Amino acid sequence: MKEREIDPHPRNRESELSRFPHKEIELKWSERWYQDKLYRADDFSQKPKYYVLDMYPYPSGSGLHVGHVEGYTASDITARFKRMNGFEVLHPMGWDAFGLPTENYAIETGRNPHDVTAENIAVFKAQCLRTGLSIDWDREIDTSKEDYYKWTQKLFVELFKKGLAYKDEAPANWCPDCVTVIANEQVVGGCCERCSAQVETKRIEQWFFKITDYADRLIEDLDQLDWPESTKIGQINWIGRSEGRNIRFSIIDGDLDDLTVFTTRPETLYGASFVVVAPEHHLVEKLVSEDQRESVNEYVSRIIPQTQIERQKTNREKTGVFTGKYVQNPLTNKMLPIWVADYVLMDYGTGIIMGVPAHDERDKNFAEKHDLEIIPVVKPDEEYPDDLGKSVFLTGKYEGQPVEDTMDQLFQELGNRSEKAVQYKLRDWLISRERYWGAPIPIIHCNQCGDQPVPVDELPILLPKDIEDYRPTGTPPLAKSEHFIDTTCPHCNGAAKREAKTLDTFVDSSWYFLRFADPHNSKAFTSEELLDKWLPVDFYVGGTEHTVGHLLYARFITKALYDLGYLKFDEPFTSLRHPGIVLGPDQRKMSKRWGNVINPEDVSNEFGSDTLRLYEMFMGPLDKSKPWNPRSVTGVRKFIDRVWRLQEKVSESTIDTEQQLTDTLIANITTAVEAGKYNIAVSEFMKYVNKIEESGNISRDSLEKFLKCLAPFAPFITEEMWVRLGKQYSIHLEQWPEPVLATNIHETPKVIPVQINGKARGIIEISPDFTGTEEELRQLIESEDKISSKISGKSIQRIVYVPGKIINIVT
Ligand code: ANZ
Ligand code: ZN
Repeated sequence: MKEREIDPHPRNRESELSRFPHKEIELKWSERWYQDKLYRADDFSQKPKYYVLDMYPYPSGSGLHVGHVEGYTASDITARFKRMNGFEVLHPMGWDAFGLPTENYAIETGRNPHDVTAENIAVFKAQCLRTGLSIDWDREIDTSKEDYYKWTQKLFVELFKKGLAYKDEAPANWCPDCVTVIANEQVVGGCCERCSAQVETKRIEQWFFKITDYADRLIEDLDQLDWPESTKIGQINWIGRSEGRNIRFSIIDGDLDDLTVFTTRPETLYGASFVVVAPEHHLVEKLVSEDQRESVNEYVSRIIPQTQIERQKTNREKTGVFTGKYVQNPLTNKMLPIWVADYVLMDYGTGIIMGVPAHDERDKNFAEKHDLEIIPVVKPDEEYPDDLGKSVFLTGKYEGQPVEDTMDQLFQELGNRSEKAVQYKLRDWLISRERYWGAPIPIIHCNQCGDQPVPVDELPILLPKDIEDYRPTGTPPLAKSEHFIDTTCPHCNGAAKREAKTLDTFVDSSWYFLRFADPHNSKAFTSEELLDKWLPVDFYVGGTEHTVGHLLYARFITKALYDLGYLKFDEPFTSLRHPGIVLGPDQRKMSKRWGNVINPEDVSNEFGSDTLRLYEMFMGPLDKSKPWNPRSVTGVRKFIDRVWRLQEKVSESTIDTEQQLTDTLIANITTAVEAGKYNIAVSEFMKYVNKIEESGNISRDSLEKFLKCLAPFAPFITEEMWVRLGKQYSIHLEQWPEPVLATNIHETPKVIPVQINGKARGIIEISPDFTGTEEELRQLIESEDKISSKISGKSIQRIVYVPGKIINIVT
């Protein structure tokens, strides 16, 4: 480092020192760090690993927005903090480059998605560098590149061979504007999440991943994750597991098969006064009596084109039509009319329900409209409970008996007419798209041999670049390319055709976190050693909008790969945090329409990226949505200048009160970062500088420690001041400071993962200075319900505690 030249004119000198010259300094360090590969993660390091990941962005035309910067800063602070605390940190970045957003942007601008993607990535990358993110750029990945999608295609082939990928013709969500099918998870309030067009239903052949096979595990394993509770609940509700019973009703007159209904309230069977079949049900045609055929046909053909979403609206009028036939209630032997009505959905349960109008709101509306009998199951003066309790007494058949005691009796009486049944709301994941910009599905259709997977050594199936018109028309653009489509069958060598559909982007992002461990591997998607080294992700940051999409898909793929023997862990993201939405200064969602969009690049230009980072952390708790406040940005910039001027206040002596102040700062920042309370950390820095300014000077030692604490938050100014203090480049490779007096550090409990026989089973809070015996540890573990339930009945051989890191229970 060259000696600084000191301007001889005091006035100029004052102005130079009074304001942090962010432009030159930030540019200088971002280039230097990049060239030096300062944040490279060493695969061979002996240090404990820590994997910090952001949900990687799709490289849109408009560059980073302040919402990106919010999450990226939070994860970057954590990455830098862990690095300074002795961890080998993997903090990579990549581009979710295939898919609708990029392709739609290319279409809008009349360009080719290949070119557009490359340009957009360059913009994003420059902005990430500018923001001071401590990324290992040697691991950058681009999902639209063949060395990436080769492995996406291999993933498909592996799942296909395991029976977890299949083709089916079924009604699907069709976006008329994107001109493709989309997954259930991509329909928000009846509209396409991308373009907001009203989604239609279309019957069309598609490819699915069988995520429903994993429904129970996807619910159960949430227990072991350090995720926001609301996200776990979101996934549980989306999976929608219901326990109930199937009950069989026989049809009166005629030799038709029995009708089976799914119910979660079998004890209301006594009150069933009609049965309803979904309009699409294949039995409808057979059920109808001749005199009712015309009206049933009219009704069914009117309803079927309507979407599920329309039909499920609660305020919708309960329309329906009588079939002319009856079933027998197996409990009361009463004749119940069979109706067809659109409030019963084909793809839930058995597609047939028993109507219990006294106790179900939908059935009640229907019965009132169509004048059907209403039979209460409890005495009229009693309310039927949501949860069964002994206090409710039945009428009719089981007169006077409490509901709960009656269940077994009821099931016994029904014999083989009833059986336990479990239903899920979750549907299989629709992965194929009638679009160009994605990985071609590696399947070959042969008239003789059916669908054959492309042999793995022939992957990748390249996405052809010379397609004349890649715009969506409803049939896949690749189908128009003869030299792409025509091929030979890998099984019989006869003429065959390639699948022309492509994989949705969410397939690319369902495994990308694995590729970062070993991004240049050409033999495997990731080597076994590097998987062991880096995975799973320790800290994952990204938006709540991915709760039932990406986050569920990634968990499913991880479990499928675990079952296939590729992975030794079956959950991808150990802890997860969501950044809240950054609103415009007018408290509205930022949008071009409102003219309230803040561009982070403008903020970096005017105030500097340190200010941008600090401000976005200062705004409030990470997970809350909060409005942008331009005045507060200026305030943070002033704070940066005050930090800059601490250089003028350095004295060589140390006073005790200052040392205590610095110790407290270290302790508070440590606690705040570990708890993800970045906003609290920023205000601690501000308090500290206030106190120092009051006293008039700061010791070198304290300033160095202060800079180290601030370094993860404001990497540029701290690096510059560090070097100006004559210290060795780089502050970002320094050790986190230790308090000297260590008196006022409050010990907050640490969250420690608990394994049972090597498998993650939950978490427990332990004081960081815990030095208890194994017996005390056992008591602690047994007091944690979720874990104790998993070891009850087993005899514990040993409990191994690696202080501060992990507990392993051996049974
Ligand atoms: C009788 C009954 C009485 C019901 C009562 C509810 C309350 P969840 O909890 O969401 O699983 N159902 C079953 N299949 C259906 C379908 N294909 N379309 C529309 N509704 C359907 O809901 C299960 C309940 O939803 C079932 O229990 C059935 O109505 C209805 F007091 O049976 B119930
Ligand atoms: Zn063949």
